[in-house]
Amino acid sequence: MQEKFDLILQSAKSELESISNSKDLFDLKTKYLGKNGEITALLRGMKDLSPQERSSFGKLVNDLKTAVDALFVQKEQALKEKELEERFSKEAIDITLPGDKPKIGSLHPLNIVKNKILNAFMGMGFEVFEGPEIESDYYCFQALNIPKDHPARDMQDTFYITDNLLLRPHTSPGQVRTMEKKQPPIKILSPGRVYRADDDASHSPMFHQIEGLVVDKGVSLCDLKGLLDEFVRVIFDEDTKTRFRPSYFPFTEPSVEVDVTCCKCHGKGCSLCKGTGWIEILGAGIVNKKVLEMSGIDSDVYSGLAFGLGIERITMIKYGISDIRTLFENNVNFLKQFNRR
Ligand code: FA5
Repeated sequence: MQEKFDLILQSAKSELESISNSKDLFDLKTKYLGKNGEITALLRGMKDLSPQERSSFGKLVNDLKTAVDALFVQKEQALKEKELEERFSKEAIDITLPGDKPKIGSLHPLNIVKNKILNAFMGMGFEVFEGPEIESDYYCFQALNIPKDHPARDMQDTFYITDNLLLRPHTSPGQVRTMEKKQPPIKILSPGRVYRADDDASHSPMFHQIEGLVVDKGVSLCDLKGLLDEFVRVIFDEDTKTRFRPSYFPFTEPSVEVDVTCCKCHGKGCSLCKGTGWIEILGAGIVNKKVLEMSGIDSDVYSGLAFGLGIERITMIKYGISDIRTLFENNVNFLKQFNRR
């Protein structure tokens, strides 16, 4: 009997040696110790033995069962450790690898250009004053010498909220609001969003302007020219030239449109400047005496210059952008071209 049990123990041992995963181990355990297993059958057969045989047989079977059980526990433990080690090495993280760089946002090209423009003028002693986007008819038009029903209102057709309140069509109300609060010398910039009933490749219904105003004794067109020459050299390049063309704004007299030499062809003529060699960047002029008087400034003592530029226009010229709408689509691939960190 002992020999038979030794054989069972030996065969369990050798079968266990070839087991390499938990599933095979479970199947083997069932073969020996399961409900219909070899050792369970031996235990079950004890009922047919005589009481004398049963006690010696029972001891041998129980010893066998305990020994086989111990073998399985040992193997189970070894397999678990092996499987854990395999999992660890498969899922191992190499902490020496460089991490993924988080994507960092950058300034929008319009903000890059706006900051450059503000810095250029602040270097010449200008201060910044911001006015409201929702403005009254008085500040948008009447105080700028554009009375009700004046045809010049058509140039700046905009969005009305009430008969008297509107989304400002330009930053020029900033001139009036400053002059009402402050006596000369005045040297301010007024940046902000403006709105017009426009929509094409070079005109947007919402865009950004920067207004400039200088009021002091003896301010003239020469000062305007000197100021703008310096500004374009900082924003574009050293060789950029300006040109004044006569124009009309009710709030300036005389009025001019200011062109710069095309930064792509440097004045030779190309598709960007439509073959002329020049590109318009802003409107400007000497502040109309009526506007000074309406804002409480003595026009016999003081004179002023003013200009209003479109930030989108300057951005498009500077970076060779042909459609203004690309500036508002928030396409990350387009925007990240301007990130020169
Ligand atoms: C004015 O808005 C005047 N207030 C400027 C001014 C200020 C003149 C002070 C005299 C003294 P104008 O309508 O030309 O002017 O607009 C000025 C600039 O805004 C234009 O040169 C252009 O660059 C830009 N601009 C005008 N309309 C649009 C638009 N719909 N989309 C984008 N840019 C525009």
